[in-house]
Amino acid sequence: MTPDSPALPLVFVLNGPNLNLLGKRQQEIYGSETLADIESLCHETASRLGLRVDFRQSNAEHVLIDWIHAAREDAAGIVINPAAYTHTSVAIQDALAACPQPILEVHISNIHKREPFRQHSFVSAVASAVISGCGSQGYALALARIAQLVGVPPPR
Ligand code: DHK
Repeated sequence: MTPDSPALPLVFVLNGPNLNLLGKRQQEIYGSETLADIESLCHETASRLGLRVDFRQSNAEHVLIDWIHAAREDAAGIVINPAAYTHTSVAIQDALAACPQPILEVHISNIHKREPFRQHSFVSAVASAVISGCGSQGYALALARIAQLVGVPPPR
């Protein structure tokens, strides 16, 4: 089976506002890797794990919500870094609550070490697990957990 075979479980990796500026924005917090670097990491990790990835970013809440609705039909799991919407969006929480598949919440920075307003997540209440403060590696860890939750046999 090739890494892009449609038979492999598909994971949506969704990224929220301002993550398109990774590598240019507050490198002391978010690191020097770009979103394109993280996308490559996700594809490499997914093919090693026997998954496929559909990697997307939007600055618009309604677009993220439409993608979460699409994931209900099309994805075996969701990795989401909602960025600032983590702390504000009941609408994203509601959309994710309607998804039966595993949801992994990822933050590049450790939101619990930052400003008080970042320490509440509307998403955590509906996530299977939360990874915060592992940098870009958090995405790879999230994909590994989804592989386990959806029952993909471990790589040999
Ligand atoms: C990214 C953002 O843009 C912030 O708004 C969040 C998150 C944290 C991150 O660490 O990936 O507070």
